[in-house]
Amino acid sequence: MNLLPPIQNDRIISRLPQCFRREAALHRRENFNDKVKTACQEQPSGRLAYKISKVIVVGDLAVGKTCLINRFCKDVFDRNYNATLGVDFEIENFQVLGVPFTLQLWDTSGQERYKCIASSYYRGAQVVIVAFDVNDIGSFSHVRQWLEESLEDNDVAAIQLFLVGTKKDLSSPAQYSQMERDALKLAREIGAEYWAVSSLTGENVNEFFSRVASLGFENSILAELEEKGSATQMGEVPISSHLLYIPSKKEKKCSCCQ
Ligand SMILES: Nc1nc2c(ncn2[C@@H]2O[C@H](COP(=O)(O)OP(=O)(O)O)[C@@H](O)[C@H]2O)c(=O)[nH]1
Ligand SMILES: [Mg+2]
Repeated sequence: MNLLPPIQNDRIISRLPQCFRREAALHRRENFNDKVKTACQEQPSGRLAYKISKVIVVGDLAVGKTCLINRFCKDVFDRNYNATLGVDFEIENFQVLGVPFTLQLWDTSGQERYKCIASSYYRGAQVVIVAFDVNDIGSFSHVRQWLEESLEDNDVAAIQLFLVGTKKDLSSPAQYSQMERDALKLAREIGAEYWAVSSLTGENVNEFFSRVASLGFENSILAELEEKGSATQMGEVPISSHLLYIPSKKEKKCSCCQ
């Protein structure tokens, strides 16, 4: 019996989606790691390794973080979008190499205005997306600050980093390519994979998140294989015992953001 919610066709991934720019990619392999492919094929029927990755999206106010999440999760673009109070993350279900995988996408709900995002927002993240507006050099210059802050509470070595330039539709090709040179350089320096997207047109949004899901999945399976020391002993969780970590809303507040 399958108790998982139905997975949309475009969330079913059987080949590794390609990077945006080979100069700044987390890796350049054509497909998933062989060990990961083998481990997924060897899943006994009826029991599934259930994986969830926490993804946090940081960056200056108004760079388009909420619009990016909404374009991907709801396929909408609303110029007047205001984050719904109390809803701070979205859940997106994928199936990667036949195995269910969930991204928990955290939005900041305007807390970035005060530059004091609660540490529980950052804590336990597997993926950090630092967003900047490709038309706003100020937001680009704050990337390192956001990165430092978000890595403080996390295991830096285990985190996958993405640097995302937003609002590509507002940039002329000449302006964009000039900015991209700097962005690629910064991405390489901080060890991030670079993407440029437009939530208004939808350009690269699905491609980007498919890549995030695929690399996040691959990383979590590899970590588990390493922990167990064997490609045939992946943690198997009976499908009926899924428990998602849903932090309480209280946990996410800090005194200055209330
Ligand atoms: N032209 C354009 N505007 C965008 C895009 N993404 C966001 N915006 C606009 O930028 C503003 C801030 O977006 P929002 O997602 O709320 O930013 P956040 O504060 O980082 O969450 C809004 O007025 C959006 O309509 C985009 O891809 N293209
Ligand atoms: Mg927002």
